[in-house]
Amino acid sequence: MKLAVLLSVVAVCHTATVKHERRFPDDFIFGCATAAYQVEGAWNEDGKGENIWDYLTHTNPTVIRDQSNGDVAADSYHHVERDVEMMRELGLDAYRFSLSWSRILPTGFANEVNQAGINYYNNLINEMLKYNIQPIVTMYHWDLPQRLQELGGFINPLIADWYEDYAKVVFDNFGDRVKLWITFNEPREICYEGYGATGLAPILNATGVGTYICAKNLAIAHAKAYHLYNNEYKARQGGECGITISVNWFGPLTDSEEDEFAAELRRQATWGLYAEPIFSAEGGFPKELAARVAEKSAEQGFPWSRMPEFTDEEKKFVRGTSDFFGVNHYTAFLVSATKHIQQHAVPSLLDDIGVGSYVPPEWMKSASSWLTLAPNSIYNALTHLASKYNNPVFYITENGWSNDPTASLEDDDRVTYYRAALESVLNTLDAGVNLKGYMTWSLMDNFEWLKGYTERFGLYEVDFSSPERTRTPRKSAFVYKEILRTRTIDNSYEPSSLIMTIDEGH
Ligand code: GBH
Repeated sequence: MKLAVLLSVVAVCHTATVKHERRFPDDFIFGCATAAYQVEGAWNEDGKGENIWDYLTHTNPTVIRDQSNGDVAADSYHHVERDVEMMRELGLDAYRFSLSWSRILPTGFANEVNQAGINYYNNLINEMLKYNIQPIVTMYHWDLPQRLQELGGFINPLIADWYEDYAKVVFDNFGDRVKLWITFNEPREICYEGYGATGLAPILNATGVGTYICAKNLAIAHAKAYHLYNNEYKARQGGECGITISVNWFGPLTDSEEDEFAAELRRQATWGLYAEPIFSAEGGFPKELAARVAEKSAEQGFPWSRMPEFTDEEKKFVRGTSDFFGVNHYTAFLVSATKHIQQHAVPSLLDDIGVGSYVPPEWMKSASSWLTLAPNSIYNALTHLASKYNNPVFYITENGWSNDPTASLEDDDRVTYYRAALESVLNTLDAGVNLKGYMTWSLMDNFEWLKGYTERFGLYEVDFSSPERTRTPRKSAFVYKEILRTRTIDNSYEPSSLIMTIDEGH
């Protein structure tokens, strides 16, 4: 295998003591990311319909840590120029944002298109293009129209048709200028945290059942949008259509066979469930996981496996439906077959796999309980995916670090994280992985879902107490800018002040 050869070459180079300056290729795309509900605000302005996050935060505010919501958020709906100005300050090649389905189709259905919503995204895209900043558009980042949730959301197989109708409106309106489409952001978070647990809206908590049904329906919905684009738009519009999956690294705690299998099961349950139907040659759900869930279901008295199957026709329809593999990567966990095992609800996905997970105390901690700085985890995740799925084109569509709202603008922990992450990106490129771009999460502070405004991910701080939602660059913004400008990582670089300007040509 070509990749295996390249990997061993890299291993040899790493043992050499010669230090050479490593550069990011000139055509490597650097950007930042956000998502509609987390930044836009204007939750009920100009005809926008209600979505599941409006509904959850308004009817059940105590599930949000600070009882806040995204009604105003960073108010990006009213700050197109300032948002694009920040991209210019940083010198970004690209900006990844998401479309709010219910801002475009207030009821969720395509019978009524909200022109004001279309105008907002047109303004944003056109303002970016003026400065050569490429739009990377996520069509769905968790804000399902509430009416569709009432009809079952991703548990109803009709979601695939509703989503295809929405996709058509989106391609028709923006496809002349948008050349990189991401159908869904993080199916695991939609299906597991939203339907199989209580981590995200609609907090359905249908443990052991909701996740698997959602995973299948979402795969079909994704494939319908992909085929629509491929058959009816691609020749004319010339863009690419893919999906973004959250792929944190899960390695074995020890090199025992049991721990290796435990890690593999954990990978299958965490991202294989969403990647395998699309990126594997055979299609369908991951085999060892499917066998385990079928076995557990039988033991538990279910007349069928809680994990649905794809028919041969469905497998064929879904596999190969992504022009690239979008990866959101933050951290890593070590997995054990025997240690650190916790009790979980029966049935549930975590009970199905029954493995333990561990985070070494020496990995630097963020403000988010799930997020530490794990060594070289981008390299571990991407080289694994590349050899598993025949080295597709990859984009890292999110990577980032959280700190406390009261932390200083001198966010040295975030600087440390980004430098380490980008070193790992360089290792990944050296290994021959077909990685084309990297986006930080996030351009600016925003509504961090159930954590409200208590965890901050922005290169720019947002003052949520000011009516203008003033944006101020943190130290990490200057460091990122310098990396983009020089295409290298200089660990000794210190910004001379925290005063931001726009460089010539941006
Ligand atoms: C991404 O999810 C999302 O795409 C983005 O919207 C989000 O803001 C960003 O990362 C940072 O979280 O509340 O402790 O139960 C990454 C996966 C999903 C991990 C939500 C944390 C909640 C854990 N994240 N999950 S917790």
